Amino acid sequence: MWDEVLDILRRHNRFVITTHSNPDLDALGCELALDEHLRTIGKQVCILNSDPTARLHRFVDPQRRIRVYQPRRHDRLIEGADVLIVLDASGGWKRLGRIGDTLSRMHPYSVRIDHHPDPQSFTDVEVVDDSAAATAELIFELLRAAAGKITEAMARALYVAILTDTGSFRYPKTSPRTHRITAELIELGANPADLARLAYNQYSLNLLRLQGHMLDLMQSDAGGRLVWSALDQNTLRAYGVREAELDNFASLGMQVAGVLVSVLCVETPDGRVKVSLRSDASLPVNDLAAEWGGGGHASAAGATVSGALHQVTDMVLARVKALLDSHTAPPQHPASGEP
Ligand SMILES: [Mn+2]
Repeated sequence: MWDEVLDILRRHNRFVITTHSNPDLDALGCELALDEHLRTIGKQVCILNSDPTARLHRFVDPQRRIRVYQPRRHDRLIEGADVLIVLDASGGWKRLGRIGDTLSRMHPYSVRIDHHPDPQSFTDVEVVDDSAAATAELIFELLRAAAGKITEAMARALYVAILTDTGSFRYPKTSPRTHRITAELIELGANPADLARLAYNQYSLNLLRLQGHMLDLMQSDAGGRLVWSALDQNTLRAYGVREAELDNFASLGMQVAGVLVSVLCVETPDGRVKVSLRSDASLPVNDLAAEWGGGGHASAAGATVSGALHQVTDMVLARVKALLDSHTAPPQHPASGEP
């Protein structure tokens, strides 16, 4: 599976690595581990992302290897690169944010490594395995195939990528392969307690308070199979929290017994609506997200939709309820005890 990619890494010298907009810890961990590997074997590497690393994710990049893409500063560098490597991104160049516009024009020779189920290919060489719980599993296997050294820093980056992309080993794609890889990463120096603390226990009190506010607003619908909430910019501003910090909010609704889909709609600063969908994997929500120009996994997907918050929320709820009705029968007795 890795022969072609290894050959490309061997034959070329200058690499640019990038990933999807608003990169999560899987995206960042993969970039950093591959960056270190390539530098170790004597290559020139630059990691360029459209968006800055979220404050809560910066611990994974202590050497500040990741650069925020700026056209004036970096377009020459991209032109001079032999190979562009796209990690953890599906759905075409637009998924990469601003750098995607440039890349779709320049068409550099490109390799993509990803675990999203999107069938659309947009790079020259693609290794896509949607059975992997995280792209970090694939990067680990690439590094093993390369017989490269996996340092403690690389092991930490890959471990935290898998930890977060599997929702702490709870999401459906968590597999024996996932646990075998993480077992090796622990042996290589990744400390689970330390990394879980860094990944999860760094929130501001205001963020937790906003979470409480969102839970207070959360509504149950479709006989208890759906929960949803909507947050506007005024609320976010009142709590001093940015939309990008709400990463785990959508999945909280899945903790309610009987819930099959959890929806969170958040107004963005530019007046659109970021829609986050979570489901138990029996009900794929990524097709819905794709209809709205987004994407993701069967059980975790999202899209940014134009329109007013309440309009988009109504539209999303109607579509989700239709999906629920087409996939599952409503319960005989609606859940009791609801307000
Ligand atoms: Mn991922």
